[in-house]
Amino acid sequence: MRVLPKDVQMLRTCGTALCALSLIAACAADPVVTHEPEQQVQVRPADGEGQATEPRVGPSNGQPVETAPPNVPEFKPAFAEQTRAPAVHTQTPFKVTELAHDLDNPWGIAFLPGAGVFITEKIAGRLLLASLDGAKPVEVQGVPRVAGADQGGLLDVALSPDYATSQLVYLSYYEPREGGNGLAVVRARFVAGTPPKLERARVVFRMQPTLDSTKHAGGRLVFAPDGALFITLGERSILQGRVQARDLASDLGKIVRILPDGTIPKDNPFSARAGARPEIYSLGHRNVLGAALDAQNRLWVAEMGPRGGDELNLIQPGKDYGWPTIGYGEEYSGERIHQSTQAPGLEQPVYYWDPVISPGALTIYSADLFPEWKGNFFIAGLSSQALVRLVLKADRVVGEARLLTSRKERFRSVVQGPEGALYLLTDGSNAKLLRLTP
Ligand SMILES: [Ca+2]
Repeated sequence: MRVLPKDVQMLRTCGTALCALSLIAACAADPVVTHEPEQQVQVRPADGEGQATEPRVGPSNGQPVETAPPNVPEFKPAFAEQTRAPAVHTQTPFKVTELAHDLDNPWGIAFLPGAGVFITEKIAGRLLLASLDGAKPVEVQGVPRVAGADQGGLLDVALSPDYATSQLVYLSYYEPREGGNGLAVVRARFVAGTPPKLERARVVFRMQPTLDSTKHAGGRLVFAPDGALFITLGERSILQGRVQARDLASDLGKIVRILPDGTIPKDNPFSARAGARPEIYSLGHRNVLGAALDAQNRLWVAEMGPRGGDELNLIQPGKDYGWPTIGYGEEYSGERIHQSTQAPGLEQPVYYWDPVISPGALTIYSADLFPEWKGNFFIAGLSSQALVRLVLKADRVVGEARLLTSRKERFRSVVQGPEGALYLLTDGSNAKLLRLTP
């Protein structure tokens, strides 16, 4: 990473939001381009991740990309391809362009048709409208008040599939409530102008029950081609929430499926079951931050696990993904969580990481700009400080790569842009918007 000296000075001396926005604009007008060689380096998790074993990258072809010892060696994979896939290397040279920096804990990205991109700022609860051609990003008015702290705040942003005619935008966020908070999804109409704003905001989903936690609320939004909206929901980290992850009377630890107006599809798997919340689509999740549809419109998720237990799952309606009953990890204290990695009726992950990568967003590449990457899975790695690339064949992971490790940055988000480039957000209080192109 290179930061221009004048920008460093500006960062030190100038703290106002206005100045930060002009800085972003200045940076976007003169993007910093670096050519990224694939390097094999030691990757260090950020402070406080509590990993006993740090992820380590440095394989030769045919050997696993991960060379560090597992944190839970007594847990063995259920099948050969379930962890430590052989390393693959990207043959296509690519460059990294820094389009903006000084973003404050960004989380979600959504591209508008034509030009422009929405970026959420988690803690501050701001929705920014940024341009990719150097124009100054502006704050969109009309965003609901959020409980912004730690992992919570304003999270994902998604455009309605009929955005071209409806201008409807969906936001997920930690909603402040009596007795704590909970994830909510609001939809509103975007009105371009000075300033741009959201109007006619209406909450279409509220995760229940309310708990007091700043962690593990999920928050990823994925629209299916049939118009239904998937929302990923975490179990809040605290024990009171964790024990609800497989409970059909609770939204915690679930993926739910709703219609764009907030009503529940009649063909949801538990819609006719007494005592079950009808919005539930799948259960037994810890904290799903990455979700994407593949070419067959199947839902895949990258799930933040405990120490040694991050997972990639293929989601099917009504299935139970096992948290906290089964899994491959352990508590960050080193204590045991699971008696076993398998149980009848509980789904196995397609892949797991021990040590963990700490997955943020997941995107499945479908564009032509990088033919080599077509169909590959890309995961924004937080503690692993890598863009994780997975090659799948017949729903098994047959190759893994860790990209951008030399930058030593936590990656929060990755998304495919309209022209087929990959766009990334780094994490934290001085975060960047990056673009990967051939
Ligand atoms: Ca699981």
